[in-house]
Amino acid sequence: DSDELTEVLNYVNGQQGKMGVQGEYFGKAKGKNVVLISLESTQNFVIDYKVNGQEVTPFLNDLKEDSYYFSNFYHNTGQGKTSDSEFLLDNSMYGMSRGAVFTTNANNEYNATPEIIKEEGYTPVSFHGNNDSFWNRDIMYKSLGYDHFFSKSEYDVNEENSVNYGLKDIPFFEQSMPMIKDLDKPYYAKFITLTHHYPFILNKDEDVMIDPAETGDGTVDRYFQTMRYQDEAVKKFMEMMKEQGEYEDTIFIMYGDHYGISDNHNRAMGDLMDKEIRTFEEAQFQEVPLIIHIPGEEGKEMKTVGSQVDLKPTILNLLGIESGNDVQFGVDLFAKDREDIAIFRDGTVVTDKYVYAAKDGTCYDKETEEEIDGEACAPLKEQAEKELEYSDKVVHGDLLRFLDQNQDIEEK
Ligand code: GP9
Ligand code: MN
Repeated sequence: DSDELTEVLNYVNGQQGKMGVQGEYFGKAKGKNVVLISLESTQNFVIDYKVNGQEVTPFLNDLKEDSYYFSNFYHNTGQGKTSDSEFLLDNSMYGMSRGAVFTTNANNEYNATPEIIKEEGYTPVSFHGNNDSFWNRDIMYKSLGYDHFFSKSEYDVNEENSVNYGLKDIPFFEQSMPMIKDLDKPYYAKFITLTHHYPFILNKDEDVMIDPAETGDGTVDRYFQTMRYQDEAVKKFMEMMKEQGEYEDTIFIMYGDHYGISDNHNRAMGDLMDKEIRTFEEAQFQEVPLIIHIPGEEGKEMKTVGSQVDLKPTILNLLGIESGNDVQFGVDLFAKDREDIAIFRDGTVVTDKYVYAAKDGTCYDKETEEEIDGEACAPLKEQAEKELEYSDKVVHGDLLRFLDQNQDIEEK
């Protein structure tokens, strides 16, 4: 009931700096279009990484030099994979501990970014080359406030131009261009790539731009090839945006949706990285790249520890939109004194000092990477449990139904 919401609001307000904290970039991208690119299975270790002497993501490597590149950024997804990352992005709340919130709670009341920025005159849309009902997107997007979902049926998809789950990334971006041009501005447009998806298959010679790795684990070896293909697709997309005059007035936010290589492949990953994969390394593999590209702005590496739950406040603040009476578990990544923290869906916590691995309860010193006494991580473990519990409460109880009635809470 609304008392439960009050409790949650008190928690998010009470957390030092959670609600309404504005980074120094508040309003920096006011009125600009927002292009989000959800990069399928893209883990941060591929950035500046080479296989057989060749860069895996040459385009992203360059782009990050002219962007805010967050090098300590993590995903918080669970079994809902891509859909969980979409949920985190638009709501600054966590997905479910089991299953996918997109399928189990699609009819809840939300206060998602698309809905919020529509009020400010934005056109919120999503683009993806798979069926609209996958992950229940067709239903959930309505609850989140998307105006339109450009899905498989609106693209020309055939055997030639598709692989695995659907349309390949290069034709996906190419065919999306006229659709973008037709949008009312400013737009909030999310593009969800697809080709770099397990089991990482390319079906044409022209799509293969790099040799596979040679660990003998096919999944890991092919991972770099589809990664390289996706990088090329994003490069082409950015070129087209420039050619078509859409670039200058747009900010670009690209992030990995979740891991692509699970812990079933630790042997091969250990060989590649030349180290033993403990739960410390497993946690570090949950790093995904976040690149915020604002045309005309100089590049900067941002070392703050953050995660997908922080994207909503970061984006709204860049656009200069007050989030007001909202339940957000994340904090603007540009805020000066933000807490350096990422809480994973399984209760693992990474800060600037520690890594608490929920899987085996081990506490590590982030800097030395050594196992340390669990006492150092105990408060973090507790904080994560509490935060996840509050987020779950909101979703399970559909508590945002009561949000307006609690208008006075945020004033305190
Ligand atoms: C499916 C695509 C991939 O449409 O988003 O989903 P995933 O398996 O990564 O959640
Ligand atoms: Mn995915």
